[in-house]
Amino acid sequence: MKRAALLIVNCLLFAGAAHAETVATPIPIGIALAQTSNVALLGEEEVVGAKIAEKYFNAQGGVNGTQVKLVFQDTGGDEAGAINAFSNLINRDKVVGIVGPTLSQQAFSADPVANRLKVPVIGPSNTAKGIPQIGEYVGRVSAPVAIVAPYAVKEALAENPRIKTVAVLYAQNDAFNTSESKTFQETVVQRGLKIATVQKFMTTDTDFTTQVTAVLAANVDLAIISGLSADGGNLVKQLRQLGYKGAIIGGNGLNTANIFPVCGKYCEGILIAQAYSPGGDPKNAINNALIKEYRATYKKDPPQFTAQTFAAVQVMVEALKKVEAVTKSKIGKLDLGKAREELNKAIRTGSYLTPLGKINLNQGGEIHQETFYVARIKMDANGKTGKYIYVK
Ligand code: 1QQ
Repeated sequence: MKRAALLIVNCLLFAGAAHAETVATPIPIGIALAQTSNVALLGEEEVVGAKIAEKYFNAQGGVNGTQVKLVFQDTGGDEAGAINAFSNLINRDKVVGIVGPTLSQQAFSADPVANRLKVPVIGPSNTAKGIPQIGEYVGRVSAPVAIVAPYAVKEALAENPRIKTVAVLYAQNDAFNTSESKTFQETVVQRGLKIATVQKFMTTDTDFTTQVTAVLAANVDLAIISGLSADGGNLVKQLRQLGYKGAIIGGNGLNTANIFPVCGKYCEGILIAQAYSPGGDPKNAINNALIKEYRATYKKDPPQFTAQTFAAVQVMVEALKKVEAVTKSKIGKLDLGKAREELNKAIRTGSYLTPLGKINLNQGGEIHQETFYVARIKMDANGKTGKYIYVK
């Protein structure tokens, strides 16, 4: 008797689970970014891009008249935080897709969770090798380091053809930095330069005396740093304070004005490759809209991470419109699982005219982007504030 009752309960539960759960309206899109920890130095600029996109696309009518609602979930700076954020967004908030996380290091842990549950993910700033290969539900709008990073080396050599020897430094406990440094090392070797020393550190390090001593002993013309904002900024500062005079290339982890308070006047001159330029195409209307909105609050031009996250939300919104066209149904009428599946397909169809220029995601989820840039940090006389000057 007991067993029979249990069986009935089980059947009911099963029927409940199988019952169609439709997409909520306004349409929930998950935003899983680093809003706390050191990684927030990078994630902060992404949150701004997402919020501007939400306002912009909803003012344009959202998804064919249905508004979208971004659901923010802080990932913190580590893998566990990202997994937790993804799980909450998927299971509790029933989002149709997720924009995030901030770091590749987090993506390698959290994206498999979404992939298993068939929830589309768009990485706004995951640039390590292998991100789209995590699974069929994983894509990115952040061009990979293998494509972006070499532009900085090219620019440094164009400016200073006498550069011959290089020191390479990278955070070995971070997937993106390890991947980016590999690209830098391959690039300098291809360019006929000599790598005089390779120095490793941790993203949690604050003292870089050992690494700086080795760089000074190697007497190099160029130092290339792959770190995140806090460690990378401190490393730059200590290099200069201890007397390093050569050129410095910073990787994507130093690509934020939030490093200015860290390295201060010593940030001067760092070259960083860019997947975005505010002035890239003056006729790009959506970029101009982003710039206008960003300037109204921040009195300066939007940085790369803001533009990339705006683009990630844009791809979600435009793909949702395509889902309605393909299914001949309003999103709010669709089964959540079906909506996620169709959204994942739609993300990979056609192209998007974003602030990054025209982009598309191939079937594997990898971005194709046309133009890249290089900027140099120019600090103000006060040694505290500064800006990115585009040199290419
Ligand atoms: C990655 C990155 C970081 C610098 C993003 C903030 O490119 O982790 O892939």
